[in-house]
Amino acid sequence: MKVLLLLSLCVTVLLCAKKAPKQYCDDGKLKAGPRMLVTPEPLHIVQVGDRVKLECIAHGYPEPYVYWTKGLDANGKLSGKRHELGPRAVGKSTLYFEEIEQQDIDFYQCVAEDCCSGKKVVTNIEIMTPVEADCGDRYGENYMVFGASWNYKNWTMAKEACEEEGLELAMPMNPEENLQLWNDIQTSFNREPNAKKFAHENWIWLGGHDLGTEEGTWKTWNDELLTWKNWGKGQPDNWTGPQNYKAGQDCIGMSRMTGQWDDSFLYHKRPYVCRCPRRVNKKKKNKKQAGGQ
Ligand SMILES: [Ca+2]
Ligand SMILES: [Ca+2]
Repeated sequence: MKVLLLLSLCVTVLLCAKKAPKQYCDDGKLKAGPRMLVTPEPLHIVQVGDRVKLECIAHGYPEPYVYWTKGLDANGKLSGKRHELGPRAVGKSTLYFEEIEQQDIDFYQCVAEDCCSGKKVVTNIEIMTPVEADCGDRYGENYMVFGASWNYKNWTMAKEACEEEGLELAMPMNPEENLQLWNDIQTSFNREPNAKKFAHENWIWLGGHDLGTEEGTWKTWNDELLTWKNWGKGQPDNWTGPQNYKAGQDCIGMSRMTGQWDDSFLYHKRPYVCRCPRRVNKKKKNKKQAGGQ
């Protein structure tokens, strides 16, 4: 990985000894917990190959260590134990990519940590390539094409995001479409730079729901009744969860691993799949263009 962690070591001596009085350092100065002075913007949209430089400067007394972590923890959380990059510097640390690579597209965290007490302040930063439904897969004339978007959105926001692109939140209506959609998800996961950030995420939003209708009457986003379904074992269960969410589970997610469905809480933020425009017959299109000249 071409990550050069430029560590600008501030010429600051750590004056606090562990045996110092609680409120003061050895030099009589009042202790102050770490705080960030300079942090990068929380979201950096880049292209693979771009030069990226992210700087964090923190202050405190004694001067805090500053370092970077990469990725989500094992539970997919931004907080918690994550992969730490390079050595710790004092006061300032710069995360630098001469040419950012696909594997560098990830979640990062800048951490300023007090030397002695372990007090921390953290800033979350996401590096991503532009998110758009990957409609590049082609399955032949008049077949539907699905595109997965590797970005966190709740079900409602996912539906709107597809619509903003002139697409619709995808919902397979038969086994062939379901298999095709699942294949598209797998293909997209293996080649889309943003996708690897979601390796922990097993669920992808589809367009089916039983919102505002009789419980268990499953429809597409535009109220077309689902006559074929592909539920996983024990689903749908309209679970209310440990929080006793009374509305239950009303929106359909697909398992990235199995292609089967679960009814799920609409507020979960997940990747999603749009239904893309049908394939255009290039020969016909070219012929038409030629005829128009
Ligand atoms: Ca329900
Ligand atoms: Ca469920």
